[in-house]
Amino acid sequence: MEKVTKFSGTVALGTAALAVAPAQAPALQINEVESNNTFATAQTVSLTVGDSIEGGIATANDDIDFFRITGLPPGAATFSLQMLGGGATGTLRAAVYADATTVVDLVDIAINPTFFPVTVPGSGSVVLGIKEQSQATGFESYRITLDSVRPAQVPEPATLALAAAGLAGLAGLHVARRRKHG
Ligand SMILES: [Ca+2]
Ligand SMILES: [Ca+2]
Repeated sequence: MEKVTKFSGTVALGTAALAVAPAQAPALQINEVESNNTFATAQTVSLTVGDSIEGGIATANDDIDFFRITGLPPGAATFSLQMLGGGATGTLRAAVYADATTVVDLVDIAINPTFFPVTVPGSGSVVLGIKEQSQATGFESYRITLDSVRPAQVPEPATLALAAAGLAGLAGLHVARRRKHG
């Protein structure tokens, strides 16, 4: 059974978000739906910066959890990933999936938080899968926190104009130098 923790109020970007989060954050229970581990039934979760998902992996009957995280600004996002306990020597693997079996990028996670930067496509949706990596232990719980987002930069017209002027200036300089040497 996975749990999404939604913090109320405005949360600043970056790791400072955790510091300003209310201690008594409301929690929303979401059901385990990917019993066949199929990509199509990934649980859909909308997160804002500072929000967390907590869940558990059991090697025997729940060896992967898929989350389709939506509503992210296209560009980049960083997740903080942490194994919370269970088998202290175990390892979980977090991965971005393009479909049920295709891994785009991955990172192994353990007790210490690991930061996982991912590319957010135009759809604003990223599917994270959490999977048991070490076969030695039976159960591991984990926390996924949206640590920060970095929307893709769109150059402003003024910036483009300045760049164009700079290039034109360089071109003029080049021509002038050639004339001097010629
Ligand atoms: Ca689970
Ligand atoms: Ca599962």
